[in-house]
Amino acid sequence: MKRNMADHSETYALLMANLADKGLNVEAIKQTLKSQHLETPSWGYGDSGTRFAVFPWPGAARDVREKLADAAMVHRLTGICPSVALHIPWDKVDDWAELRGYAESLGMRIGAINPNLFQDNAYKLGSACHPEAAVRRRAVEHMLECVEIAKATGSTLLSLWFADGTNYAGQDSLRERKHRLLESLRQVYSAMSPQVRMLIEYKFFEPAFYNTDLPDWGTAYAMALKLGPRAQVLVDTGHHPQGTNVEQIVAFLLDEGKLGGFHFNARKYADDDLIVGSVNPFELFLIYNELATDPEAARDVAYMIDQSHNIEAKIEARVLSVLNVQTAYARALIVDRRALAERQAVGDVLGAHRVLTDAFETDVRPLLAQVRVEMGLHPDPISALKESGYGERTAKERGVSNGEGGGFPTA
Ligand code: RM4
Ligand code: MN
Ligand code: MN
Repeated sequence: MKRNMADHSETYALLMANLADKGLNVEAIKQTLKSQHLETPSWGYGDSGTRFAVFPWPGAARDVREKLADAAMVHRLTGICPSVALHIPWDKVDDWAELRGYAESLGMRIGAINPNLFQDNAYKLGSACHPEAAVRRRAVEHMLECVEIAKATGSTLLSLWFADGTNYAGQDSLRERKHRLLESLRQVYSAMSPQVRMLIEYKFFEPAFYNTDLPDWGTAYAMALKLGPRAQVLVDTGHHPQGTNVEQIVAFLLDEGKLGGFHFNARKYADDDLIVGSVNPFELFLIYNELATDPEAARDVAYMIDQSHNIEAKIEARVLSVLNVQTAYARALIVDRRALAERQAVGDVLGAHRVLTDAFETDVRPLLAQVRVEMGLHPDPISALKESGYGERTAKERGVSNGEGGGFPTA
């Protein structure tokens, strides 16, 4: 007989017994996993790619309504993805109330609003840090437009990423650019509704190659501190130099109340936007391990996927991303924290380390399958996707587009 996730009861019973032996409250862990929330990005459903090529995908979403419909499918399969991040102007519509209503009719809501400050010709030398006041004004106006869109759609997050930087030493004044950035951000911050948070994303290089104006978490943190309590840092897992201890950044920001949210993805070399957890599952686990140590501090952290798939099937890639994040979280939740504290207190270096690796090496798939069944879902969302025929249906209905619906440059 072929064994699959649909037949997980024996392995689940074994896992339950092991976890109970450790003194873990499995019911509470399941409850936490059921309330996990992961936002998916509209730009992951349209045609996307790299600066070298965009390969049109049969059935790729052509507009924001189709993107929302695809996101709703991912939510139906996984049960933990009820919101969608928008990119403006890629997802711009005339009637935001209508779009909000459409999202709600699908059981979805609008998540983070992401202004686009990198595709206008005017932004060649930057946006918020541009040497000319008129261009900075244009960038600020666009961010203010996004503040209004957040209001109209019920979104509580303004998520900012700047392509600003320079390519050659001496091209511009680094300190002046810092001043301009802060001044631009101040104007936006003061216009935000009280329920909205500003998430400041950093990235160490690209598209600028000599300096980036927001290159690291420390710069984003300094800006957030100056702006006020509703400005926080966004950690995009693909935006660090090789070897960076990302979980330490997470621990620090969480402890300071300045961890606003995540853009999850993976990369082997640079910002490649691969499926989260596909090359670095241990790092992802360690990030969740930090979050799981203080659920109260992590309560308002916004968990978002930021990936644009190049050669892989869009919806399947999205679902697999969600499963990888769930796996990391489940493993973090089964860390024996009492044993860990004991080992740490007596300086048992490898004993403490093995408490963590023991959780990481545990197969949590039966636990997640059980959680899904209790949520009324198929225990294996990828099989459910394949059985649903959604891919074939959308490919037939939508066809192969010219690759423009996603916002990526295609010319
Ligand atoms: C950046 C960054 C932003 C995303 C853009 C398109 O590398 O990750 O979050 O909006 O790409
Ligand atoms: Mn990002
Ligand atoms: Mn990125």
